Amino acid sequence: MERDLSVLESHTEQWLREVLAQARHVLVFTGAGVSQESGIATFRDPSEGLWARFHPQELATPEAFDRNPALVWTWYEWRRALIANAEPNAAHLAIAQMQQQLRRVTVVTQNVDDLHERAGAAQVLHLHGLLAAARCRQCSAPWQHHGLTAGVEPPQEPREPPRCEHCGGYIRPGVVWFGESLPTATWDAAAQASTDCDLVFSVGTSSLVYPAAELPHNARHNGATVVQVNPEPTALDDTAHLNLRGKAGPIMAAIADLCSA
Ligand code: BJW
Ligand code: ZN
Repeated sequence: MERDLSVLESHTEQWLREVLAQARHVLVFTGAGVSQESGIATFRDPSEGLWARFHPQELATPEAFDRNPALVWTWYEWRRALIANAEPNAAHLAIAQMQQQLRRVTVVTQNVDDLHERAGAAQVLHLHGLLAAARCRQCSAPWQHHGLTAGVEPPQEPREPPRCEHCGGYIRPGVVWFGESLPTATWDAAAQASTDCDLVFSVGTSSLVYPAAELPHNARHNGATVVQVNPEPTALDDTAHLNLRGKAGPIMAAIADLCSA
């Protein structure tokens, strides 16, 4: 098949071919930017409608939920609807393809959507949880969603969260908010991959949120080559060996094609 590698300059392409050929264990670390081309807004983008008055990061705290459970729950239900209606894009597909083609690829994402899995990626490590894995705020009992309660238009009216059938507590989304610990086993596996890998792709993340943002730094400290894919400069620029400025879809597709060429 004819490959379109024109998004990479020829010396960059050659360099990437070499590091990919030598790589024993590749870590692909993704953030909200990897789902942007699926129509999912990145975390720090301005939003619309009901949310214009709120900063997303101010909704992503346990305190925000306790202060206004209906507002936070409705925001996440709206995001769950947007994700359900979205499709994996070229970047998700390319990352899944790399997992098929290279010896060992660990996918670590900060995203709470399931678009990597729907593209075919296996054993994705979700550092910040999964939107769909709701549980009780009080007793942590898991809770099963039955369909969607919101559409893709921003809802105008906040709706109270459901109640837990065991203790009556509010149900909360299955995500990791600021100030909460990351899921221990998932974090341990991601940290282990960052010390073991020899090549990292950091794709579509502002690299601002810790401890997730430590991973590429840790990998570099342990001798890995670090490649960043992002249209904008980020906090990782000075650590990365290569900064590919552009959207994840075309760049990751070109990189996946280098693996099969
Ligand atoms: C494209 C593109 C395209 C656009 N292609 N690219 C050390 C120092 C300072 C503070 C801390 C520290 N350690 C811990 C903290 C506190 C805090 C933190 O990091 N704060 C910083 C903001 C300063 N961290 C925590 O609280 C963490 N917990 C913790 O540390 O536990 C221990 C503890 C316990 C008790 C007390 C204190 C500590 C938990 C962090 C949880 C983060 N949760 C969220 C919400 C998840 C649920 C949800 O989705 O709503 O996770 S916040 C939000 O940010 C979300 C994201 O996963 C995360 C990262 O964002 P991401 O993915 O980078 O998105 P953006 O929008 O920032 O960037 C998108 C990028 O894409 C941009 O660069 C664009 O240019 C690019 N882009 N289009 C490629 N097409
Ligand atoms: Zn409960």
